[in-house]
Amino acid sequence: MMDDLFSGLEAAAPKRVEMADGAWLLRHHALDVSSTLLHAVDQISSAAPFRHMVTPGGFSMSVAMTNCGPFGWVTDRRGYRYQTTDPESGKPWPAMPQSFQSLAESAARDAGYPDFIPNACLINRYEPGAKMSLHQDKDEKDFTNPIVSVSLGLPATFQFGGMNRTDPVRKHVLSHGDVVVWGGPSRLFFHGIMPLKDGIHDAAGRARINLTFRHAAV
Ligand code: MD3
Ligand code: FE
Repeated sequence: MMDDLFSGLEAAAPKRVEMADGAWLLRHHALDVSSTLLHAVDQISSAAPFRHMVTPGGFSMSVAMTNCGPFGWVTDRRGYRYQTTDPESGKPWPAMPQSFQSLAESAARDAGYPDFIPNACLINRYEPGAKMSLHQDKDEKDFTNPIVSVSLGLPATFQFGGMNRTDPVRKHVLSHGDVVVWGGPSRLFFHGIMPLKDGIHDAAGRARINLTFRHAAV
């Protein structure tokens, strides 16, 4: 009786879904550490505040960003790159908390990447209306390492295409506590986030926070 009920629930919301070749959605993988992660984001952003960076084309991004770890991703009129210091302060990015590192490594291990060690964590903050247009992540140079993403706060609709910008896209909702490991062929697929719908999340307020763990090479 309990077994029937349990397997029924599992079938309705499977824990691991392969969204594309090499892209594993680990639903709720970060749920039990989500308040620890959000608290750490507050600490990081008090040292390295969220800011709206400017693209090489001169547009201000609707997503606010900061970083932690040895390397941080930045964009300005000169281009996209990883650097060891926060351009706003000239200081090194805040250290990557152990809770971040452990979560990223355990998710990567579960998805078949036991050797992944992140050295960069980009933190994205979406407020209602913020979006991220279709793009590829290719500033890391070595694409044998996966990217691990953690969604916190308000849900968002994620778009996932293929190797070409014009490939058809599929949509998936990413919710509080969801973790995705992007490896294999999916590592270089075009992806984006639709404009965030308004709402209030119990733990994160009127926002979505996304952590992306990367291994940047210099
Ligand atoms: C698929 N962030 O920071 S997370 C990004 O929700 C980024 O803030 C989005 O795209 C966000 O670059 C999407 C999911 C994600 C992250 C990296 C990927 C999907 C990816 C890298 C390769 C393929
Ligand atoms: Fe991306």
